[in-house]
Amino acid sequence: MLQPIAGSGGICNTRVVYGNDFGVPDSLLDQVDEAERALAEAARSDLGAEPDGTDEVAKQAYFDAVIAADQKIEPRDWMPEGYRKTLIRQIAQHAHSEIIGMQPEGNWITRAPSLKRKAILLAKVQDEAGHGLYLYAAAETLGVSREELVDLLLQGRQKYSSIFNYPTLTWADIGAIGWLVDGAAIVNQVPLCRSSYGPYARAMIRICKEESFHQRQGYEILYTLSHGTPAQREMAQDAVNRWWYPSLAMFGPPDSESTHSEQSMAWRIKRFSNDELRQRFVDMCVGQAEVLGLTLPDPNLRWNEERQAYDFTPPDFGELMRVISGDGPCNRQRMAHRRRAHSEGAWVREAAAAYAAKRARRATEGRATGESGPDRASDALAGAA
Ligand code: BYC
Repeated sequence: MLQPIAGSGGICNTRVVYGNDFGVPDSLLDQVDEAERALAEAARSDLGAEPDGTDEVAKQAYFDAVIAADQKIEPRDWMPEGYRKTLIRQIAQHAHSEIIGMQPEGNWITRAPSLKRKAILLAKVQDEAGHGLYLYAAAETLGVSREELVDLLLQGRQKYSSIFNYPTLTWADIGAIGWLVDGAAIVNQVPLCRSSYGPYARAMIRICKEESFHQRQGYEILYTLSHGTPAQREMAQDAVNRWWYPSLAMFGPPDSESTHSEQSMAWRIKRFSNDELRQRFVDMCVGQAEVLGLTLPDPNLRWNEERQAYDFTPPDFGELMRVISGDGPCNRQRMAHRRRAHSEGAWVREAAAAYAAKRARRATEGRATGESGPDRASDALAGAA
């Protein structure tokens, strides 16, 4: 689907929309490639072995040296408890966001305007599920299980991104989510590819590569609508009006009120502050909105020559805090749906566990008798019945 768009470079100069596939230098995708190269290099360089024994001071010094040298901390390495907890909090919150984030878009799978649009949206929503799984797997390397994390979400003791508590009212919202929400997510996530924790950085590289299509598909939906009938154009503008400020809020509270930024940046989990990334996102969107022929709903948006950046109206951070604390337009609905899906999916988890147990038992028996047998998926269902 993207080929004809790429071929018509004149009308689709997306001005560094992420995942640009026609040669704009220094795109966000290039930054992901660079992060991947840096990761491979880090794996080759040698800071010497971590000190043995129980000397916490020596271990802390080694940890600090690894961070200072921009190397990666791996699951086997010693790490301060605060570092581990911060990573679990952030990675789990991110994983939950991917899973809850399937709901607003899933709402439109049956109503996508064509078979092609439906197939694309279905693939995108499936990608989000996969991203959730990579992230839960990364969190598990820190000594916590996926079940524990899911329970914490269901008990309301862990968060997910504020953005998924807003409703998707029209088809254009799917375009706005792709362009703005995935766009904001990517601006936030590309630096996480350089996060100091190896499994998180590796998961983010894979996620960002897959996200490259997500923003493009949203942008293309909006481009089609904004160049369609007056009613379609109006629908696209209305969606952008509603999603702009919630997307700006995704980057979190302002730096002055961000509780974790300073420490997370010192540990190189986060590489940029919330406000820096928010600014980067605004600067990226202005040119893209012009190409779309849509207006960003901010009368104060203007280029500041001195700062070499756009001035803009910040989102309502009071609203962000209300949404985070459970009082957004769709919080209750999202959590109720997740709880229902979790309980209706119990049989799948039980079947998978029964299958894993059977495989483990057979492997043990096989080792004892020197035999090995084929694994069949049907065994899982038979085992669960
Ligand atoms: N929503 O000290 P701060 C996606 C919380 S999924 C909710 O600045 P930090 C997609 C924060 O947790 C995109 N809570 O925190 C999926 C903290 O509370 P706690 C998800 C928020 O961690 C499907 C408190 O406010 N992306 O792309 O340094 C379909 C103070 O904040 C929010 C990620 O998760 C928020 N917006 O920075 C389509 C990226 N903002 O935990 C798309 C990874 C702040 O102390 N996460 N809070 O109770 C991050 O980069 C960082 O965690 C954040 C916040 C920038 C979000």
